[in-house]
Amino acid sequence: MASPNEVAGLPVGRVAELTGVGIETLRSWERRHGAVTPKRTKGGARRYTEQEVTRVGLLKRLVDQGWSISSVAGRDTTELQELLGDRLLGDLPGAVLDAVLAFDLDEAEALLLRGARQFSPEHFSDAVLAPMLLQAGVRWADGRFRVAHEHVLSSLVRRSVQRLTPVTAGRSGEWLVGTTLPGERHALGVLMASMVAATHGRRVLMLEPELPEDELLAVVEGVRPRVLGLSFVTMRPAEAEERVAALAPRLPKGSTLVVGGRGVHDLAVDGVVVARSLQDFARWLSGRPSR
Ligand code: B12
Repeated sequence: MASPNEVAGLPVGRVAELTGVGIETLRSWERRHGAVTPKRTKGGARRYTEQEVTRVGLLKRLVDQGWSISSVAGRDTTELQELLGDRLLGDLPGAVLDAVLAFDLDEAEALLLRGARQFSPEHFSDAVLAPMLLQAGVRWADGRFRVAHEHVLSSLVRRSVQRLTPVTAGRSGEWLVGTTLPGERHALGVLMASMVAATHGRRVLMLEPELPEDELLAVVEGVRPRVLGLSFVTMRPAEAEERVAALAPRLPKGSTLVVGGRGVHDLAVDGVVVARSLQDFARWLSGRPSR
């Protein structure tokens, strides 16, 4: 809780960790484009509100889709949602989090179901589940959420994703194997990717997170999946790139490594596909190039 002389909100470093938009980029988006203008403390340090962090998340999704920051920075949050095709969404992620805070699971489930009915599975993940996890990170950082809430939320996300994963599809055909490497526990992104793959007719094998590379390769050699999906959220980008570059050449012919999560948005390794969103991944699965 901020004292009367302080300004409430998150410092810029925290916002960078949560959103995956670097500190320098956040400053330049503000200075050059007035994209998000957080309040300042007496000492001049930036303090971002939850709404401002949400806005940074929307701007990042647009920039990942190929919009220039100058063309979107001046628009209000509703317009940004419209550009992303998130119309009718309002603050659904925030409403689910309020329900989780009150441990009102029926309400949280009902809201998630409403969102799931409005969008394709990949769009639901990009527009509802991922922003909701981002907002949860803000509430955790400012003390409104405790570990208990984060675990309840992760469980709700898993259930939503499982509910949307078709049970009849993917009984034959190509496999997707999904997991994370040791040191990276955040596996919800690749779980969402497995749901998207299943809706595109792939068979999915989700392994427990943090699987050592040699064990992972044993699975890949045996199953021969078309796609090996890995998530990188907290691993430093340089380390992620090094480990991906070491792993990729060891995959059997016919298996493609697809990586996602904010830790690898700028990764460039020959033969490795970077999915910047689940809509991006869905386009790749159906053979359409990214925008
Ligand atoms: C849920 C969560 C957890 C859960 C994870 C549950 C699980 N099974 O995954 C639990 C409780 C276990 C957890 C643990 C920890 N967490 Co945590 N967690 C989060 C939270 C709320 C969401 C993370 C998440 O799932 N993101 C995944 C998706 C939704 O986001 P995305 O990366 O943008 O990915 C998108 C696309 O790129 C794509 N995608 C992602 N992966 C893939 C893969 C493929 C193949 C494809 C195609 C696409 C794709 O899908 C997404 C949707 O569009 C974040 C808050 C936040 N803002 O992210 C903190 C957060 C990531 N956690 C954090 C921390 C610090 C931790 C812990 C270290 C805490 C602790 N002290 O123990 C531990 C351990 C982490 C470790 N060793 O790796 C910090 C990280 C700070 C940093 N340094 O960067 C965050 C940012 C919260 C904060 N404090 O600010 N966490």
